[in-house]
Amino acid sequence: MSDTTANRINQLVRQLNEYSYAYHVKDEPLVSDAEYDHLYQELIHLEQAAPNFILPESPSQRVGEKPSGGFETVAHTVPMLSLDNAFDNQQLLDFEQRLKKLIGTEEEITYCCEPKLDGLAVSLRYENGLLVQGLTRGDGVAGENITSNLKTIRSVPIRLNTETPPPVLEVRGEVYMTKAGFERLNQQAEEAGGKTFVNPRNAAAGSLRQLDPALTAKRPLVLCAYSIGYTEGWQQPDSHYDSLINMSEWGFRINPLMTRAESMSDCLDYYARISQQRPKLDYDIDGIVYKVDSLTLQQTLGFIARAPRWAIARKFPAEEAITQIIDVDFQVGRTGAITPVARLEPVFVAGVTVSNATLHNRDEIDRLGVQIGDFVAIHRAGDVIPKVAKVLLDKRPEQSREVHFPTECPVCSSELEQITGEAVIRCTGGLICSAQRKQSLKHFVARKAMDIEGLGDKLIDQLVDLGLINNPVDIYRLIDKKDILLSLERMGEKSVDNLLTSIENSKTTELHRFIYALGIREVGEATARALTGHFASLDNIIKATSDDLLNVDDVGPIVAQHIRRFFSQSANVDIVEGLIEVGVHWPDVEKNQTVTEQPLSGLSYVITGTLANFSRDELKDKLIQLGAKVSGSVSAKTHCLIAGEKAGSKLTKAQDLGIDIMDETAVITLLEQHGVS
Ligand code: JCF
Repeated sequence: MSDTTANRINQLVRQLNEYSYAYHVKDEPLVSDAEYDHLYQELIHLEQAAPNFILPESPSQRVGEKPSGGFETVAHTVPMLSLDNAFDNQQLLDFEQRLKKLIGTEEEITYCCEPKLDGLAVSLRYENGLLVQGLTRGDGVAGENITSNLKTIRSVPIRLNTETPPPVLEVRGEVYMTKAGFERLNQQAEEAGGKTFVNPRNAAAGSLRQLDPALTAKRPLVLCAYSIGYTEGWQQPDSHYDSLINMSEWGFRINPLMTRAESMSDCLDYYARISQQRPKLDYDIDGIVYKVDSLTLQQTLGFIARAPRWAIARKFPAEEAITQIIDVDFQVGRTGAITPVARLEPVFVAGVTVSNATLHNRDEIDRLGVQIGDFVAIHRAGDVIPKVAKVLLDKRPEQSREVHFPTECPVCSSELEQITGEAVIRCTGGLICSAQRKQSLKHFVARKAMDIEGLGDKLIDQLVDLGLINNPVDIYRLIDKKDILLSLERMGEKSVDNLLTSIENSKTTELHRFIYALGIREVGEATARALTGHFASLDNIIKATSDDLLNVDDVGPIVAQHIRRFFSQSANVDIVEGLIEVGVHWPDVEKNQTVTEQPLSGLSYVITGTLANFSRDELKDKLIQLGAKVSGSVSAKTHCLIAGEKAGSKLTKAQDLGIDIMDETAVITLLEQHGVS
């Protein structure tokens, strides 16, 4: 039996490794998971019966090792280098000038370019084709022996795929976690009540240093090879690019975006291209690595300190910037929440000029220990609201002032309350508080709600201050007050007519908009849509018990309570009935219909200046496609100004108004995040 068992084990190991390589390195699965598992089970069975025949490269050996008590430190054969950084194009051009001078040439240099993965560098040692050791980078001179953990990563070859492996080969690469794998891991951790990781890099680092390889095996890690660190008894190709292609043939994953560039100008193009793809990639990158392709030239150039002269990393612009807090204002929201907002010395962060950043609430002010006048780090990732990440205490100016959180509502002087366990502090004035009334009305007319154009924030402030409107129903009674409207500053016949027309038009709406417009606590757009899809009619929503409400995806006990409380107050029911009485209506909704939303709806953009990649109309269409509103002039209602080259007065106005400003690269990123290009 042994002979046939040995043969079958051999065959299975070869086949399974081929399938695993196709799946984990090539991203081109050859068989279904079920088929793989079936063969794997057969192999395990045979190996249990004949342990002498277990091959070192058997997939079963990836997870076989016992937990260790700690990691031993091992010196690298050749130190693992770091990379010099370039933060702009000029620094790249300087790098190229230095190279040309050192080499003594005027001719174009060929480079190899690849995205710089945001993970952890490791070194893998193969002897006669078999993986014998895997080390972390450590301090570059010596690292920790994490061989058992590295073996659990499916894209780490256990045996090189060649008949004639080099006697010794040390491969350097980056271990990282995909964004999708990271999300999944954190979700599982959250469900299990465990600790979550802040980003994929930390998750990868934590996973690699698990003392129990069985735990590492459960983490979605990937290895991507980026260079040969050392070899014996084998002549590697003279081109870095060719070396990597060679490694890919031996079974390593190399970055599919890696390419050769014939000149520095091609390198700059490559940077622009990858920057655009960056948000779509399923892994974090923090820059681009450029290497002189010729190994002969690399040897000529050598090293300085701990970095090679022949390579450089062009870093992406930071998502963090330092600026100063000019003042802190307190805004009263629709539900009375008092929000501190830091007014900033305008600063450019990841493609956008930012003038305001939220400080969230009092706890956050305490946590940060922030004072007016402080220098702070502002963080802005993707298209999220900028926030104050950190105070630079050693830069605190002498005249800095403490932030005094108000002790009463800054608008109506009502008492403030804080519910135990909640961070938010609220004005208790309810609709007595004109700030809350105004905010509720602004919410009601917003684009994602009843979408009443022409009823801007300033006009609402004015109408409330004059006592012309107090609640949403009053808006529909403005038609009888045309004379008063006409007497208001800057309200001509035309604008009054336009306003009354858009008020009239808003009567034809959709149920989810109506629900959202009511401004029930915690009922945002998504919840309004979920409620609409689930209950299909306003009556059903009003009648729904807490238990009924809890059956809706998206609705938890707190939200259910807010909804119940809202409809149990007669003032609210009167408003709902009043609105229907004046003619607000919507088409029937079918039960369980999904009511989808658009990513930029409710946001208003203005485009100015010359754009390199599209005409203004083209860009306008793309933004509208995502639900945005695009208008011709900058006002306080503008959410963001897109400024191309030679932007003029609109840019100045937006800066004066403290509106966010985006350059073309940031817009392209935004479009691509939402699948438009
Ligand atoms: O992707 C990376 N993080 C990365 C790091 C890629 C490379 O080609 C590297 C590196 C660190 C050092 N090359 C060197 C020499």
